Amino acid sequence: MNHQRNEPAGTPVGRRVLLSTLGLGAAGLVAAPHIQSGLDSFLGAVSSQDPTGLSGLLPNGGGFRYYSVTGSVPHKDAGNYRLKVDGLVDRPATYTLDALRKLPQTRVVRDVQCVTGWRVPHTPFTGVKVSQLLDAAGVHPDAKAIRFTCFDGTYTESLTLQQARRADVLVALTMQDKPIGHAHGGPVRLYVAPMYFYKSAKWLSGISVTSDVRPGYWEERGYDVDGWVGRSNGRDDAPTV
Ligand SMILES: Nc1nc2c(c(=O)[nH]1)N[C@H]1C(S)=C(S)[C@@H](COP(=O)(O)O)O[C@H]1N2
Ligand SMILES: [Mo]
Repeated sequence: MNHQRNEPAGTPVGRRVLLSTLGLGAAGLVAAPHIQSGLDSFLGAVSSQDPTGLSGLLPNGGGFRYYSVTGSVPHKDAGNYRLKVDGLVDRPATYTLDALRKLPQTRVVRDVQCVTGWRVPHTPFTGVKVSQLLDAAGVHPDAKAIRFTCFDGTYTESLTLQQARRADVLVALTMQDKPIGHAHGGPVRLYVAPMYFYKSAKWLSGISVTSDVRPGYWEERGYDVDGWVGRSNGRDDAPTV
């Protein structure tokens, strides 16, 4: 059964199933049912059918669906990937992929839960704790939050400093014990274990320490900023912690 079939579709905003990246050609746009009415007014007239008939649940995807709010995303690798840490810090820094690989790695194995309903059990992520990068940067005492940016040029996310400092919030370098592929946000994505998967920004390029929470891409479109699984977005999923 395809739970996305009744979700709105349209261009150019919304969730774009990244079929083109995977060589399948067609792209569909879907959005979570609970923000459907908000999106409808945001998008204007939209079709309530998936025009492609494709669910975005791809062969060998392990139950994952592939999302991007932009049509194309540049590919980055060890040669040109950079993660910038800046904002209200004493020591702004830029990390290469190799530099991130050399830092202590933490492995977290939880379920992944998307706010549209799909769940992928026991998914390992490995990477550097965001807290380690914050400590290295020296966060100013008046700082309250983090703004995450992405090299797709559009997606953003946010966490309070307290949330970002959790031991299960990672700058992830591997997913399912393999380097994160482009479709899943590689080479580096954010991983926020206790929250809905929209918090786990793909193609991570910036961690900026800010004075207050600035709602991210989907949060400006109706998702909860505090996206705890089972305690937000009007859902009652089993927590992923
Ligand atoms: N940069 C970026 N990050 C993103 C998204 C996106 O569209 N762009 N979608 C989010 C949502 S809603 C989900 S469910 C997951 C999907 O991750 P996946 O494509 O690896 O399954 O990525 C999250 N991070
Ligand atoms: Mo999602």
